[in-house]
Amino acid sequence: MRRLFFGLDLPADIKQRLLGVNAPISGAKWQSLEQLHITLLFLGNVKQDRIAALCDAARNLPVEAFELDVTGLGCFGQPRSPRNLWAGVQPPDPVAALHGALRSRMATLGFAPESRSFRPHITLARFKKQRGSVEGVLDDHGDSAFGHFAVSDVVLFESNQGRGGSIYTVIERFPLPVALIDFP
Ligand code: 2AM
Repeated sequence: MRRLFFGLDLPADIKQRLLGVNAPISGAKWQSLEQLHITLLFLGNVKQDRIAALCDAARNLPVEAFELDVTGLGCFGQPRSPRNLWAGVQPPDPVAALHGALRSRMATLGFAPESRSFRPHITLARFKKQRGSVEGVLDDHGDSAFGHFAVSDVVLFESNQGRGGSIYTVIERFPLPVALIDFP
């Protein structure tokens, strides 16, 4: 079994800026540069012999390449006792369209839909025990702009547990169609 998910990669300069949010907050497990990504669809454990069909179903997605701003911070859970501190993306619509397309294609292969509702985000820190407050960091960076980038492909990632937390490895990239520009 391999633990898989579809996601989006981020450029190095944006990841560097996101690492700058790091602050000493009790219970925070800050993500490393290599761990930062946007999850599009979490699949969970997949049998090796299903991966080829899964990849075939992820080709030629009906969403054209688009631009995203990484902006603002938020959290899941209460700011005084969060589960997850994250950076947001704007606009959310093309990301939600990718999630929807992948979700319906994976459903035709029998992959059960995620139980949680889709809220595009970049996890910056996870909180386990003794969760400290993120109110200060939300005040400082709530409106920060972390950069702008072109989303040109969707990535199938494998997640493995390493000593320093999860290690995400690219299995395959699926290029998005590029909009044709009409010249007069
Ligand atoms: P998170 O960052 O919000 O925790 C690899 O684990 C990626 O898949 C992470 O980005 C994680 O989102 C997401 N993920 C893990 N378990 C999930 C689940 N049960 N449903 C949806 N996404 C999940």
